[in-house]
Amino acid sequence: MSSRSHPASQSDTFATPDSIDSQPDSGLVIVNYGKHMLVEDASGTLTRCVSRREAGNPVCGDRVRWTRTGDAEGVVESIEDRRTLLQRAVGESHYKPLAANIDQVVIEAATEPSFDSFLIDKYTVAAELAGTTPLIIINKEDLLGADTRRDIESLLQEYRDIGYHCLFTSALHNTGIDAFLAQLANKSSILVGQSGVGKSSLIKRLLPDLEIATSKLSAASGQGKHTTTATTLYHLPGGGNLIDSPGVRDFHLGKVDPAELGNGFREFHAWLGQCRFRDCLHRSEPDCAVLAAQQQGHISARRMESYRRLLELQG
Ligand SMILES: Nc1nc2c(ncn2[C@@H]2O[C@H](COP(=O)(O)OP(=O)(O)OP(=O)(O)O)[C@@H](O)[C@H]2O)c(=O)[nH]1
Ligand SMILES: [Mg+2]
Ligand SMILES: [Zn+2]
Repeated sequence: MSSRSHPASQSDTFATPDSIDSQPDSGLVIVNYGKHMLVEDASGTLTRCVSRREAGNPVCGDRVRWTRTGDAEGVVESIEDRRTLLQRAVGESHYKPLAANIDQVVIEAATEPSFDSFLIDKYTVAAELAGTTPLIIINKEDLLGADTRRDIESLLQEYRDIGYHCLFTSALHNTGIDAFLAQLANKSSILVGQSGVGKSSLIKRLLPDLEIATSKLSAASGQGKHTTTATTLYHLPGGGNLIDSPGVRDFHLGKVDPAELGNGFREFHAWLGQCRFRDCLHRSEPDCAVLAAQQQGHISARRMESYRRLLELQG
């Protein structure tokens, strides 16, 4: 804020010998390769940047202030306040930030290689705790027989009852893509899910100009062919962004304060605070409003079980 109100004094501050244009510009981090990142300016031009140590660690989706230091090079001076931050646990107590300023976490699942409803629950909890909204996509609908489809439909009804949107797609047969695009419009979304469910295949359907976008990334980064090993932001043709993240074998929520975990279950919200004990963890405590709600059919028994499993993982 203060940097914007005192532009004159600021250009003095940043007048280092290697800076050509000392006025920090605002930009969007498209991809962070580790040592350097690509920052997009308002005109859509990508500049290869490093980050000042004081700036912290910018991640994909961060809005930053940066200074040009060369023709195609710059330095990130600071990260603007993050609306949301999605993180992944690595080991016991370490977190890896995945992306910033996300509105929606698109959780993709499919029966091939395997269908895992607990994994979907873990992602919905992570999305909620990060202040974002989940969207559930069942891809490879072309592989579903009538019985399997019915089973999945009844599972999805549980999520729909919570208020989550759920869609079927087939990247192979190009079905459900328009409905999916409509859910992505004018939002910042990240696509997550088990390796092999078809994230890259769906991205190709959603982004007709994907090859053009990736060759632009390769040219700006100067490090050869762009691969999806780095979390990358793409602009959608109809407005909004979609972030592609590399596939993971499993997703760990990491340490969550047990008292906070219930907040990750949106269907608990109406009952939280109504239990007899203020520190109730909704396991088997007397006069637990959440357990009572489940017994009355307001909360699914399967989701309650996922809650218990996650609580146990907290040790
Ligand atoms: N039958 C069918 N196969 C699909 C569909 N979408 C993707 N596949 C196949 O599933 C396999 C994995 O697809 P990818 O798009 O590479 O999966 P991914 O989620 O990006 O995997 P990672 O990059 O490892 O995380 C490929 O062989 C695809 O051809 C679909 O809708 N139907
Ligand atoms: Mg992929
Ligand atoms: Zn309770």
